[in-house]
Amino acid sequence: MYLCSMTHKAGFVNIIGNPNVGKSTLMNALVGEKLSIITSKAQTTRHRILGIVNDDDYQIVFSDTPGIIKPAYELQESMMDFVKSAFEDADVLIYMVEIGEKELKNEDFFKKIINSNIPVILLLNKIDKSSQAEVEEKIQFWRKKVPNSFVYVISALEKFNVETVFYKIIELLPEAPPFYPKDQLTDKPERFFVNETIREKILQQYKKEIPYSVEVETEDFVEEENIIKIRSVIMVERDTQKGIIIGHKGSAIKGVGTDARKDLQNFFKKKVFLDLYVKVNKNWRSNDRQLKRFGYKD
Ligand SMILES: Nc1nc2c(ncn2[C@@H]2O[C@H](COP(=O)(O)OP(=O)(O)OP(=O)(O)O)[C@@H](O)[C@H]2O)c(=O)[nH]1
Ligand SMILES: [Mg+2]
Repeated sequence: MYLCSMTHKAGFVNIIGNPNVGKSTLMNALVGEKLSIITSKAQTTRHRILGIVNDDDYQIVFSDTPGIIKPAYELQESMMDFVKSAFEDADVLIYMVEIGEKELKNEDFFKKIINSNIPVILLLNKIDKSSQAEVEEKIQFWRKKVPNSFVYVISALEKFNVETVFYKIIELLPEAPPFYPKDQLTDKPERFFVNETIREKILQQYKKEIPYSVEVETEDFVEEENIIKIRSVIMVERDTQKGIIIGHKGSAIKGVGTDARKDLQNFFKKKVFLDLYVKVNKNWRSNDRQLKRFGYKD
C-alpha cells in the first residue's frame, strides 16, 4: 500500500462585484470554457454559476454571480440572494472592480468584504483601457479602501495576469478533499447553457428594457448521433414585447436563432437544430411561482 504524501486542496472561490466589471469574463478565462455569457450590458448574469477546475492535487470551485445592485423587483431580489449565498460558503473571495469605479453598489455587502475573515483578492480589471499612471493611483486607492485584500491588476479580456491570480488562488486554498467528482465542470445542466446562449443573443440584439423582460426555457433537448435537436421558448412579459422579439416577418428572431445555433454547435461540438418560439408569460419577473420554475428560487 502506498501512502500519498501530497495533500489535497479544495475550496469555493466566489467572484463578486458591481455589474459589468468583467466577472463572467474572468470566470471563463480561469476555467478555460465559456460557461457564463458575456455582454456589454449590465445584469447579464442572473444566476450563480459554478465553474470547476480539477487537477490531481486540487479542485477549485469558482462561482460567477450576478452584479451587485439595489433590487427593484423580485427577480433582482433572487439575484442578490445568489450573491449572499456566495458570501456564505466562500473559502476565497474575489472582489472585482473596474478602472473608473469607486464603490460597491451595496454598502452592506461592502462591509462584509472589509470585515471578512477569509482571504480576499481584489482584482482591478480592464487595465487595458487605462494608463500606467492611472493604474498606479487606483492600486493605492483600493489598497486603502480594502486593506484586508491582496490587490492585483488584470485584464480579463486579454488574459493579462490571470495566470498569476490563478496561482495565488491555489496558494490560498484550504486543505480539503474534493467537493465534486473530478470530471465535473459545472453544476448546471445542458439546457441551462442553451437558455443562456439564447439570452446572450437577445441581450446583444435588442434595446432598452426588452432583454431584461426575457426568460428562456428549453422544452426539448434531444441528442442523436449526429445532431442535437433543441426547442426553446423565449418568454416575455407583455404582448407588445412579443412583436418586437419576432420582428418584421420574423427577421429579428431569425437573427437570434442563427447566432445562438453557431455558439451551441461550438459548445456541444455537434450539429444543432434550434427551433425558437415566443410566448407571453405575464409579469413573470414578479411571480414567485415562475421564479421557482426558472431556478431563481428553491
Ligand atoms: N476592455 C476590457 N473590457 C472587458 C474586460 N473584461 C471584461 N470586459 C468587457 O466588459 C463587459 C462586461 O463583461 P462581463 O464579463 O459580462 O461582466 P460581468 O461583471 O459578468 O457583468 P454582469 O453579469 O452584468 O454583472 C463585456 O463587454 C466584456 O467584454 C477587460 O479586461 N478589458
Ligand atoms: Mg456576468
